[in-house]
Amino acid sequence: MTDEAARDRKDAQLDRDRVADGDDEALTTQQGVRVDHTDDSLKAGRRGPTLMEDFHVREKITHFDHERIPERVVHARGAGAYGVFRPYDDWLAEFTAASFLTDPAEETPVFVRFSTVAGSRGSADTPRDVRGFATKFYTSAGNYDLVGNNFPVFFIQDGAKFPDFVHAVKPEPRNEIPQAASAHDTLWDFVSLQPETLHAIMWLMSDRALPRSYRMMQGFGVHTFRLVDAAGHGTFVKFHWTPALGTHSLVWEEAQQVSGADPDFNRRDLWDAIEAGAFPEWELGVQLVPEEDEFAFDFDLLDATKLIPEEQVPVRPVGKLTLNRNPDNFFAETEQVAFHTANVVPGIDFTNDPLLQARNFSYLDTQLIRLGGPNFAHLPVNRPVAEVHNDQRDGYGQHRIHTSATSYNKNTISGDSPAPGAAGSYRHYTEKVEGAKIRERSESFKDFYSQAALFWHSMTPVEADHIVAAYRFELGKVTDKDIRARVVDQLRFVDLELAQRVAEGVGVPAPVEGAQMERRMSPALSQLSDPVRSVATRKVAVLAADGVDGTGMTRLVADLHRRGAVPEVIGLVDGTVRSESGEDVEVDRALPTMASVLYDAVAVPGGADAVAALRGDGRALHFVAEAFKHGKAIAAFGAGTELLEAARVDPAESGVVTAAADGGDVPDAFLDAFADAIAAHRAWDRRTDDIAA
Ligand code: HDD
Repeated sequence: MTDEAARDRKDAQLDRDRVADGDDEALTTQQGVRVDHTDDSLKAGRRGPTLMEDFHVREKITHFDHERIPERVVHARGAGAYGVFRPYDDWLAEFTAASFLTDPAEETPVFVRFSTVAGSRGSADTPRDVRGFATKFYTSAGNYDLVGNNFPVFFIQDGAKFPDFVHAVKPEPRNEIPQAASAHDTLWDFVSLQPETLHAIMWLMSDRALPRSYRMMQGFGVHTFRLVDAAGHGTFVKFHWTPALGTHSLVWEEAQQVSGADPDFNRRDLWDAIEAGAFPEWELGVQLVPEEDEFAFDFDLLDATKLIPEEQVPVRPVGKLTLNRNPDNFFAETEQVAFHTANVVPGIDFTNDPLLQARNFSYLDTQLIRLGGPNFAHLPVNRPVAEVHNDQRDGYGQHRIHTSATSYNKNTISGDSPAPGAAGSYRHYTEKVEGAKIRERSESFKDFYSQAALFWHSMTPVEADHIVAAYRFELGKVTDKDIRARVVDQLRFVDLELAQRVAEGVGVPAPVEGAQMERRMSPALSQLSDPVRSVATRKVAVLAADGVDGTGMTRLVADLHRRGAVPEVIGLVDGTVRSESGEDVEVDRALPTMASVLYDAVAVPGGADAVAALRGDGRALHFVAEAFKHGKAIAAFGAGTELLEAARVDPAESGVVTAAADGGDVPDAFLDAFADAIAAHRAWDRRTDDIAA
């Protein structure tokens, strides 16, 4: 619990369950009996067999044997945090009875869990994958869960295909290879046979699948939901989360290296930012569509493989989400949190999107096996702050001691309490539905290509290049050439040039004829069309060795701190470096323990002896060259520029900032230019093809 964070209602509620093992506690059994010795079993003789009556060791081992629960069947790996949501004003009250979205005086506690999808719980944070963005709002009217992703579209249209899709993307059944990767035969076999996947696959091949940070990615509710006002009138809605720090990605080569250098990269980033008080923020926005416009689009609003272009229906801001508190215990909170798309509150309802309808079944069902029974809502992280009264009783893990004489409705014995129908009760939206019972896809779902093409044509050239490279990488890992050819054949319907470029990279015949798709654009789909620039929380490696220009380095580090960046001095070894003028400067990290891929930028201060030492160290040279290759901001002053030269970093390239000056003379313009380069995230136009790093 950070001092800055206000004690919201959820935080206060959790006090009941927090167990603080203080400084001076006696070790006990689960029964509270004090244990005198925990290193040896109770034995018949010093060298004899262990006795059954050793209740302490039996309990200790038995509990350990039962520590694991099944990991989530998808989204197994994640990281969570608490926070608050507050609407800016009440404009949305015209459309919804949900006061947590409309009353600026109401601050709603939340728990958010971010995740990857395909990898196991122990996999790495940075594979090419969708990211989950699930928010539990502990509203005064009950829990509302917005269980979204960082893509606005999904891979399939009907939940009936979800087990097929997940089986295809997960590691292959014979050998459980590959872990947390989509680049294998079964996924692409599935994709090649299922053109509805194409749009979401384009997103998966884009940089969206490689977020630099959970704090730097968008979130989407994906489905069209329904807002319902107090009079029962409905409006279609799509939910959007927009990160205050902008949407930024890693480059693919870097992402792969991060998986080894720090498999917890995104998890650690979220944790560290919150611990440092740099609370991540997102704006909640909505796209609203009046019910009478249900059929006004050239796609079906119920089709989760489609988005509503923002240029067509603008995203209107609703309020701000701030994450301000790390969990106390990963298992108790992040692992046991149970999201469910059907956790809705008055003012929010579903639509007939067949993917959403299936989800409304699946999430409750999965918690029963994952959390071991029907009482998972009693777990501290899942408990609403709204009062809970009902006649549901017993079951595994029942935590409540119901004192009522009755557990049925209606009753006279308990004064007919709890009774349904109180003010503020949830009422399902009244929708007229009729039709023949039918197992068929609606014709209105059958355009698989227009929006995939919209996405492709909305990319900047850099983003488009990355998509082509991603397709080449992924299909290049597919062993069956027929599958490669089928995927390329599908791409013809998006764009002939795209199909040809991919074909060329993966050794299958390039198609000569494409489909005539209308060339439309939606600039909002590009991450690079209007990026948010910010230095805040960016990690900067400052390379130093004995003989460093201490004055210049201190000035640079102080300037980065002042701008909200996170500089770290990296020495050849841990401890301190001695500056030119003889002062000892603390080293934050030792070079052998770190890698350039864990930083957003690199700076090399002057000092002839320091730079000579760095030049003589292959790791230092590699560090700089690799950062350069990944488009990162690079700065050097004084003799530091010689390290760039030795690493074949061209100072004339974009995002490389140098100054001749040393010490106190490091110019402001240099510091400003370095900050600008960091804020730009990456120098995408930099030429690095011949860099070997
Ligand atoms: Fe799902 C977990 C997001 C379709 C079935 N899903 C899960 C999580 C997220 C999503 C973020 C992790 C929640 C957490 O952190 O605990 N899922 C989505 C989105 C979808 C989607 C945005 C499409 C728009 N999911 C989807 C379908 C089904 C499921 C169609 C089944 C028919 N999802 C599940 C699940 C999981 C899950 C099996 C695994 C663990 C859990 O629910 O709690 O029920």
